[in-house]
Amino acid sequence: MRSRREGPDVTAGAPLRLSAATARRLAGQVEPAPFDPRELTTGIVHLGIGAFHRAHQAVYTQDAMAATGDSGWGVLGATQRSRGVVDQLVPQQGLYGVLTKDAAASSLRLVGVHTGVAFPRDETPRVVAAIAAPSTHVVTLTVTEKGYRLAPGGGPDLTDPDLAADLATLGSGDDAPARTPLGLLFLGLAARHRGDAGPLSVVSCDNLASNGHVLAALVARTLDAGGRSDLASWVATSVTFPATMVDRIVPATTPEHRAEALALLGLRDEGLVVAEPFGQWVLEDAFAGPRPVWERAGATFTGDVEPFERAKLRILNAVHSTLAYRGALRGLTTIADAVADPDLLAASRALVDQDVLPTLEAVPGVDLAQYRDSVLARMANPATGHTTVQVASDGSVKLPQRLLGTVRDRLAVGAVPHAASATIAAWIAYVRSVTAGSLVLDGRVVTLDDPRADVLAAAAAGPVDGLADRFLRLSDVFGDLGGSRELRDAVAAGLRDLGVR
Ligand code: CS2
Repeated sequence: MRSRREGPDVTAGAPLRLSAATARRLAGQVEPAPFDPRELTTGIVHLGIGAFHRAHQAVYTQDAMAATGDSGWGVLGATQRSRGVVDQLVPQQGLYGVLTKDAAASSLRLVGVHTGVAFPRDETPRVVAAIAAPSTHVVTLTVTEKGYRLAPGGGPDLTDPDLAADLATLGSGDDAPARTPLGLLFLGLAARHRGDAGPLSVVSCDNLASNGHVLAALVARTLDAGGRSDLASWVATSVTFPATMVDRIVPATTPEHRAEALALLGLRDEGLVVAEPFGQWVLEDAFAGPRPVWERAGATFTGDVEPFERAKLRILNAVHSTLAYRGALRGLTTIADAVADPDLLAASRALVDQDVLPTLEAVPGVDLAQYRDSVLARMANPATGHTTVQVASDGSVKLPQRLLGTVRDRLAVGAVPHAASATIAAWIAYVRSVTAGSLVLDGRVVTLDDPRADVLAAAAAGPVDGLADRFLRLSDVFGDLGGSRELRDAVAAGLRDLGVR
């Protein structure tokens, strides 16, 4: 690592921006990108080009292309609700840095795999054309839990106005911009079918239980409901949805991270992302056609991803949420501070040992107790600055994926999941505190970031008496679990333990 003192002199004037041209003059300590992204062929369309994708799948793709010399896996990235990433990456010809940080050191490498970045509100036809191009073989998604518009039970939420609008566009054939990632995918699939461009693999890289199978079912059911069973039958024969487990802790990029990268790079990088050193990608070996040789970059292909995915969601992500809510309630800003708190560490271990491990089947080659410890050690990494508030976002769509399966499995064998209920209680207490405007972290009043913020605020308001019940009756979140008296009592006990009044 290059220390800041040895870095290039950036005080003389405004630093130049990272671009294909300026990257040629890089100092030795920064790992350069092996390709000029403009020379790659687009083989992948990625929906949801946020920081996670850029620090995870994009890095694997670059390494796979570098290992094989195959330049056919450039990525066209589609943003979600804002054009922010277009402004970050397009002026840099797709190049950006990944700043990897742990307690001992930081390092910076450049990634350049994106052949373009499109903002669907203005550029739906461009994304659709790329999905339909014969040179494209893979669509990957990181659109977060809420991006799937899932109804409880796993089907599509057809009452969602944006999804309904996208289905209407698909039916009418007009060229209104897609409003949801699924809508964009449907338009792309329809165009690929029309153009007879061959099979396609659609790879969910989100933290959804059984992500591939859920997405396959979601697509089939939505297309049927939208009167497009012709397209659904083509999808059934020509498109596969490999399941995946993705893992890398990627905090939001801060001004401090940008300053650190500037000192290392000597160039301003608006597209910078930050990550821990660890990364893991397990994919189901079920691709419909060609794909990058991601195993050359360290990915694992297997016949059955589910045990990996379930262990990761139920251990890592559930512990993350536990630390996020309980940590924030204690005034702790970062996940590393939260895991350093002995009570919260004990709560995290109790969750895994008492409630999660009994629900997990063996994972080939993985000692789950060691996995738990390695996850806790990664979360203790103080260098990333990963915040409790970032992980605390979107609880109403995250908890069903990472925690409620555990709760359901424990109740099914007659066990009361006290530790998991304590995490539900911590979420409720967090929502109550935040919606009352009384949670302040780092001098800032925390606001509720959740697609169901209004319903949650209504459930959180009012007397503590009945608070657990008002939440558990939100069937969009808890499904049929709301009817469990054991769960309600355990959550109410958790609220009392947290001193909620
Ligand atoms: C986190 C995840 O923000 C969150 O909800 O739990 O993003 C987590 O960092 C990743 O899944 C790690 O792979």
